[in-house]
Amino acid sequence: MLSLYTARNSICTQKVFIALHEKGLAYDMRAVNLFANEQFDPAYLKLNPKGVVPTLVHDGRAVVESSLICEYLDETFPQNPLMPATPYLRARMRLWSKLVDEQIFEATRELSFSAHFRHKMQGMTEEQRQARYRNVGDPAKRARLMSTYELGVESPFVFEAVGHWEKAFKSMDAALAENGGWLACDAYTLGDINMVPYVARLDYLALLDVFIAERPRVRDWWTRVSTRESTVESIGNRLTSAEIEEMRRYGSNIRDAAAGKRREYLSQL
Ligand SMILES: N[C@@H](CCC(=O)N[C@@H](CS)C(=O)NCC(=O)O)C(=O)O
Repeated sequence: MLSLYTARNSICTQKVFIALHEKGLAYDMRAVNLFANEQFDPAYLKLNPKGVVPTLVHDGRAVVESSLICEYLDETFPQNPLMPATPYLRARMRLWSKLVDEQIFEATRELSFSAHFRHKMQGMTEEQRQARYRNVGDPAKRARLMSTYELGVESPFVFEAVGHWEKAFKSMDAALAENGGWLACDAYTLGDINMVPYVARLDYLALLDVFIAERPRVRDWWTRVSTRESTVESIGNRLTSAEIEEMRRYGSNIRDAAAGKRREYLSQL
């Protein structure tokens, strides 16, 4: 039996939804309300000590970290494999999950937060906001959260985020050329799945064109993966039209600033 703990519009969970869908696996969903700080509930922290979603519970045992959950699912349930057959190609595939875990998740969170969630936090009481800061166990993560909350798109972390995305799209473009249209090898794998929710978030925020307007190979990849049934069912169909509209509205507000940060980043190279 599989249970998945997730929050509404959780970008990290979306790749797990895609993997579950591709593999045709049934599961039940447990909601964690991040804005009510439920991720810090002691019972949840026993499953996921970092206090984040997603968490997969399989036959009573918790598996954490979305990239690891996807690999766990693929190794445990062999149907419709999502990893390449050879160790070399699997190592190449993992470069994409590493990129997401080390840079792209935070880069997307900073852009998303400065455009959108920042406004939701402004609706919290001062006490709730301070509780939110206190609860973030990792000082580096707290500093980022406070900076993007206070400075919005002018936070240095947003500049860093734009630089990370620019580098990522450059790497994607090169990999797609090398592999004939997929990121890790000549087939759709967890390499592609790892990137999909993050690129989707940029698209929902109306920021994707800032980076890929002149990258036809990446645009073609995005057209193919964004219309795939697993993507549509795992991301778009789980969002309300109000949530989609809200992301577009808030994202559009920082679009010019993000494009300006990209030009500034490129001028420094
Ligand atoms: N590296 C982790 C990151 C998980 C993560 O940060 N999840 C976000 C939602 S996408 C979260 O739970 N945030 C709650 C918080 O930071 O308080 C993974 O990929 O599973």
